[in-house]
Amino acid sequence: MPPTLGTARASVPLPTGCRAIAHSNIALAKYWGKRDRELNLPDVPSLSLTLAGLTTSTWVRFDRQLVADELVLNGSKVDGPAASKAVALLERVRQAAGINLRARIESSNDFPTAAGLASSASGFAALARASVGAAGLDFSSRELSDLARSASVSAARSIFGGFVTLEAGAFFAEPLEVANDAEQLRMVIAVTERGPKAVSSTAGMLHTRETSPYYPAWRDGAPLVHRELREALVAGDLHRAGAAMEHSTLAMHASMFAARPALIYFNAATLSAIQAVRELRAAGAFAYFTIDAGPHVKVLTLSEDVSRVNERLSALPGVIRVLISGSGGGARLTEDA
Ligand code: 2P0
Repeated sequence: MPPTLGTARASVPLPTGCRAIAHSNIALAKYWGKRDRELNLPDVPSLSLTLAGLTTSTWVRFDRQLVADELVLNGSKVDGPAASKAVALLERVRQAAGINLRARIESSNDFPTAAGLASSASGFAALARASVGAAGLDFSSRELSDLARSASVSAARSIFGGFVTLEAGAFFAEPLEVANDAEQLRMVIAVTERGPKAVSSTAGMLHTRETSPYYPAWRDGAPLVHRELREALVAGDLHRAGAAMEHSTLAMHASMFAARPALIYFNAATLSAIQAVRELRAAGAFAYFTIDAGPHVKVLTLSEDVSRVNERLSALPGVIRVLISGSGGGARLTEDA
């Protein structure tokens, strides 16, 4: 059942504006495919790590002077699908608060936007937190996660910090307690392309579900991989977790490769980085790769192996830069309004 929004009504005058930050998250067990397009519910369970190093900061103000909602992203006005999703999210907040004011949103990322680094996850999580605050509402984490998920499924996970799980068909995500050893995990991200991706995640997963004969195999196998990963993280069996993550990644991309026409997010540097990770592992480093709806390669490693992984990835032709991050906290309001 979805949580009921609107139980907490605005009883005080609206604040002048609210700012929230949220971090991106990288799925170790991937979400790819919608069970219900209208409600935006995931077809498979996913499990992610929220990353301190990739942050969206979003400011929202409801304003009597405005005739329409306005979205400014990284300094530029935005229309199209991202703006429509933001307006739909604001609509839910307005209904819950019993207000009819339009809002101005100003959002910025400290990492590449719409390029396969999960900017919609941090973006809609920050928007959910800031807009609920700006409307004078007090939502639980579950209600915030549900609100963020209605705009972008992966955003449900960025409401929480650390490891986070989202079940198939679920309305909200939940934090996952893992073994102490898992707290030492880091992500080293090889950025292999500039600029936004050609096919959005939403369009890509709808296309895969509609045309790929491998989609049913992906969907049916995903719960087993999710369970294996979850058990491995809870038990502190990090090699098993890494292996499950690579399998989830490759099974998801295999479903895309078999779509008609094929959906290929990889570039040449993606393959070079996969090869480098396999070689690092053979040489004794803890390193496992994952790849989302973009060509970048994210490497799960341990704090003691970070510099070795960083050096190897940085030296690869086609790697533009390397980002390093540990686990981050959940979406939160900041003082700076
Ligand atoms: C994930 N991705 O689990 C997967 C892995 C990309 C590949 O969640 O349509 O932006 O807004 O619900 O959440 C990206 O998809 O898609 C994504 P919508 P979303 O992180």
